[in-house]
Amino acid sequence: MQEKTSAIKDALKLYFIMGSPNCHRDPVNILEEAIRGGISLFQFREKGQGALSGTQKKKLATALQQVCKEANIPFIVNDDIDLAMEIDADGVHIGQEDEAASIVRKRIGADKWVGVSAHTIEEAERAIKDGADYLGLGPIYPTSSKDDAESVKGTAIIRQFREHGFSIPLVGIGGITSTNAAAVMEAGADGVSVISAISGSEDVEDAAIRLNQAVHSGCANQ
Ligand code: TZP
Ligand code: MG
Repeated sequence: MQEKTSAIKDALKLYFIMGSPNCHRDPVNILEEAIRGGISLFQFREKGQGALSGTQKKKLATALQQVCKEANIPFIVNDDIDLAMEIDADGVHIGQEDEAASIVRKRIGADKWVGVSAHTIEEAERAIKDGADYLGLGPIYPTSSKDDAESVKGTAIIRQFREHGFSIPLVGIGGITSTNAAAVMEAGADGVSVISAISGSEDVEDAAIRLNQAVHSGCANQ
């Protein structure tokens, strides 16, 4: 396996996603605690009611990126390619409604990570052809963190993609908790992405520890 692919597979294990609308307190502290609990990748997703924009968004992005740098955790930006390039993020994550992955790849260069959300085999084939490094599949379970989420896919979507022959790194998203994360791994995912199971937890560090344990127990049954 290519070095980049292998690094991405490792990083996807416990992929924490958030922005200020997901946090009831300082996002910097929440990220620090999540890192102590063992997250392996972070995505800055500044979306939804009350989301910051402009200088304030960039300021928060830079602060979170610094926390990631100190802990050696790759830092991905959701949607905002300009911001990702401005601050030299490690990569971007885009959805089907965003710019095509081929354009994003050309803009940010070969070394950066490009993740794409996919819901069908066709979308996945297109994303892979366009140069995606990993795919986000979901929502696996019902979620209240995304207003315009597609229909719930269950872990079946991961099995279906693996049975189709996709070897690209896959991460499940949507309603994943420490109770169901193992099932997502057992279906063939390389990792789980979560927003609320970490950012909305009373004890952020402990939530990440429990998720990590669930992911590793699921890995053992792959
Ligand atoms: N894309 C599909 S579901 C989702 C996104 C961004 C939200 C996931 O959030 P949570 O709180 O982990 O269900
Ligand atoms: Mg998007």
